[in-house]
Amino acid sequence: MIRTTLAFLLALAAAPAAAQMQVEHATISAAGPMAQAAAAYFTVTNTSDTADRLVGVTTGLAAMAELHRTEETDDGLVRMVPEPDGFAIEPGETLVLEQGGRHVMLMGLSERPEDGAEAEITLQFEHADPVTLTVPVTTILGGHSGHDSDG
Ligand SMILES: [Cu+2]
Repeated sequence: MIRTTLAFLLALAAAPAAAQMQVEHATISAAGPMAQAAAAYFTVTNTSDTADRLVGVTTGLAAMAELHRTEETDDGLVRMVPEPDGFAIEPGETLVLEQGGRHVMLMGLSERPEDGAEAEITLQFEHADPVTLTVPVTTILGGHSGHDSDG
């Protein structure tokens, strides 16, 4: 009996207090090793019963990280639009960041993107605890671009 109670208490103590965001398929993609910017993609599932938002990302890889969406204009041009308020994630829903869609723009890279490298990023939410994960870096020539005129 005592043992059972102890195990139960240990299980309680080990349970994360607010691990309510499940992050998967994370990757950082740069358009070649000379790229001035890179993009981070991942999926976030809100496993809580509270509506939440992804409001920011920080990483040592970049001086600045912005949340962007990609949209096509009427004349067929593709442009990226900053989303300073972040992306809503309803309870039980999965937010998808992917090439050609929503993404995190990493600007002011502190090092050259190197295929096979890894970078640590931290996702910040309006309500849930931040989630830090290590993400593989890939360099794709002709991949994500559009901020080349930044500098
Ligand atoms: Cu962008």
